[in-house]
Amino acid sequence: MHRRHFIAASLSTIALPSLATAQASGFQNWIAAFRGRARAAGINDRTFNAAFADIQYLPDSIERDRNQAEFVRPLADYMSTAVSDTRVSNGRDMVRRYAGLLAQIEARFDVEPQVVVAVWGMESNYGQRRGDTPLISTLATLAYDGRRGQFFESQLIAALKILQNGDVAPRNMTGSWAGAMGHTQFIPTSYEAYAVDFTGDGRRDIWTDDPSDALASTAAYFRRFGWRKGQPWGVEVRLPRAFDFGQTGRTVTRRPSEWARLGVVGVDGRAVPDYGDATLSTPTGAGGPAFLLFRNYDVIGRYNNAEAYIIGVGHLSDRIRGAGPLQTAFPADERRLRRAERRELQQRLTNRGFSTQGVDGRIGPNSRAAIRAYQRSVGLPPDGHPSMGLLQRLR
Ligand SMILES: [Ca+2]
Repeated sequence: MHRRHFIAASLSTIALPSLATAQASGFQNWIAAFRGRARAAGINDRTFNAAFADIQYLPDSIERDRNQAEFVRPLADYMSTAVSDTRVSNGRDMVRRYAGLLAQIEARFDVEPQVVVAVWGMESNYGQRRGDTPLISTLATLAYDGRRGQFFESQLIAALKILQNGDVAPRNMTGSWAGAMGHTQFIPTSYEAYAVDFTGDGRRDIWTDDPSDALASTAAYFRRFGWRKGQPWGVEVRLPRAFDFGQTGRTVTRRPSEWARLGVVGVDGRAVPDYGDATLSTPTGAGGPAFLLFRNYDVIGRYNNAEAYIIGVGHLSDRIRGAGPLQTAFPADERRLRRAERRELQQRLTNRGFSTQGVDGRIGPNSRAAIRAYQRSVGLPPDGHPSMGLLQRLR
């Protein structure tokens, strides 16, 4: 009796350590092994020891990485936050307040103040949400966790190089839980490749209250990927009645004058000026707004390739410049399909003889072609848009 009790007690206190403790000791072992890999990547012991002196295991970061919600918010809802009246008016204030700095940045990198400020507004609400998570701790935790271990380990190595270079002290190197840093939320590898010291003090400091280096770094990034000053990301257009929606998508490219001959004109009724090759997009399908998209659209996409983000930055920059809201609103109830629903859509289309060339939940050119073919077969506008309404119709 006594002995059984003893065994039970020892099991509870020794053999069943809390999960958190087990993870923390695994984390310590991982750091010890990582030290060798960091050394091989050129990180010296002094940098490594300083960076890891106050290391914390941050299970919250893992939780957030695993529970990232699928982005299914209606575009209308997203835009109402991303390009709110407050954000527009704050953006205009920032353009005035930093006019001198922004003019110098424009002179050096050929990117307009309104565009730089729009990215700043989207990424950190003009510096208000730069992130206060200790960067080395969150990147090390996520690298150790392993779900996207390789990505986060490469970010961690880049972060250590930044420390070794003396751009920032370890205690000041903070960011988002996912490792995006400073006013315009550079990840360490992007920082390594594109950040600039605009103030000339020898440090590329995107963390302090002074946004100079961060804003210049964003402009440098845009320039590197081919930003064309004076040209729009996109222009809202009006479509003619009985328009062939088979013309929408990223594969059909025409000059604005050619689009005008098809009846695709600006919301003022005139042909869109010739800013170069353009594709036609209806992000929420035939019922919502339509845009001619230009090369600068893809440059914004190099920062974050989500359609909603690109339109958000682009439209915010237009609004900061003085433009009004879109003429056609995004439909309020049009949420995006979840991955499982996209797979279901692909499966149902394929079953009906409109093959999507695979069922992977990704709506690429093949899926859009299949959607268009189905839409034509039932007399719907063939906009190729994977909507909830379409899925319901297929059920
Ligand atoms: Ca500097």
